[in-house]
Amino acid sequence: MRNTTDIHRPRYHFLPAANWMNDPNGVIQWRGVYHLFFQYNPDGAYHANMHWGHAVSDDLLHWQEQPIALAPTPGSADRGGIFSGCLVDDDGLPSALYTGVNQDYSVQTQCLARGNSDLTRWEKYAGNPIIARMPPGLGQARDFRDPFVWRGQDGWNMALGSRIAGVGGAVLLYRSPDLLRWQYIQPLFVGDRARHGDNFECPNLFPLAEQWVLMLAAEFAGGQAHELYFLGDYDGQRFRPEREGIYDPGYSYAALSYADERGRRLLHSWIRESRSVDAQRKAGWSGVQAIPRVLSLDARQRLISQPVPELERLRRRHWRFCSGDCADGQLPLRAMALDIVATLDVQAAAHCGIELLRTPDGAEKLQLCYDRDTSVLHIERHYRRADADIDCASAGFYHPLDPGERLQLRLLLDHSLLEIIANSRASYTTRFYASSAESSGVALIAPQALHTLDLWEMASIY
Ligand code: DQQ
Repeated sequence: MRNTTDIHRPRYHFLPAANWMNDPNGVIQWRGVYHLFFQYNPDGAYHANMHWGHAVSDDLLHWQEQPIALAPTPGSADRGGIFSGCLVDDDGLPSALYTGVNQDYSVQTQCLARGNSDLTRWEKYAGNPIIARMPPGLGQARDFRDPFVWRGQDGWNMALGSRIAGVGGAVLLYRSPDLLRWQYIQPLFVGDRARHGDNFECPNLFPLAEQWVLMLAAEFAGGQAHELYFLGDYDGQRFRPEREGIYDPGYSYAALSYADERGRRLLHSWIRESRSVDAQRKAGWSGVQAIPRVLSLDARQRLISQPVPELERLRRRHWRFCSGDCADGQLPLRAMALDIVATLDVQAAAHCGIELLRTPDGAEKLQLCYDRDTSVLHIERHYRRADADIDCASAGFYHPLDPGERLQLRLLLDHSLLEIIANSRASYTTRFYASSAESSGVALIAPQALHTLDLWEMASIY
């Protein structure tokens, strides 16, 4: 049952009524309707017993939860869980490719299921698994998952997340004439362990304008994990990166992309929690889907990621402030669900920014502050009282501006989450669990840097 008094529960981002959700899976627009499948544990707000949950939407905003799409089958290749994967259109036959795991996840195999016309009923292929074991020579026997499949001139292609022991993460390329018989080709891309971590999950490979984009979720030693992107060239066998970056150094992970019927390259991502496993169980829910993004490249071939324009339909009450307004920095509004567009003149102050979820005395706040000299956007989470269950570590990311460029922040604030998009080309997602509804103020740091500021209160999708 959805708890509507929980001030941490997002109101315009999708999450199931209760329980655990993580990666988006099998996102597709099928006969006009957007379908989102997702890693889901029907037993509670913790990661175990993975199923594919399912939700549908006409507008990428309002999602209706559907019955569970895929559940583990005892005694089969997916007896321990249905891990991540994708969905393709096999000449009119909806086909889900996913990783089936055993109870301790030590055996990871690739499986297939076929859906009915509205994707609500799924039948697993009797010959599962379609890929029973990993290719030799990886020096490890466990990490081999998250099929991403696309149709090419030479048949079906599959990219799988894996790793080569002692070398780093690897994306493995397979090919098939029919989605059933798969042949291993070679590693499509092997990372550099120091820069890209030890293991790759949830790979995506797709064309964008004149480039190829490889996105993947990278696990680093010590438990860190980040979504990475690479722009480069793909010759049908191997991907060669020309530039790269961390897509989101914050709490967004396991992204999945697809082209919708309008040809837009959309990206869905899981937003993780930043509080303890106990606190998540107590809340009864865990994990949120980011607002889908439209990907493109700018004139300098940088990756641009913008919330779908459909989001603007949820905008309600509007406030606008311009240069010279709010000299004391305090804004006359209180809200926990906002869409904000702030344009700041960094030449006017060495440090400038905005504070959200702020108590009237400023003791508690989520602070974004841009340091002009270092070009770092700092993110600080100040809580009234320290709570061992909540991560309050400071963070920041390097965000150099072009000559004469203003800092533009698009901020999607939704109770305990904030999606930050800086000049459309840098993303950072953070979490902040306010102590009470009092933490709902907005203030400016260095109001003299204000150029324009638009804020819209957002309607709930529930
Ligand atoms: N989540 C799934 C895996 C994937 C990981 C399990 C990434 O398939 O590698 O829930 O978050």
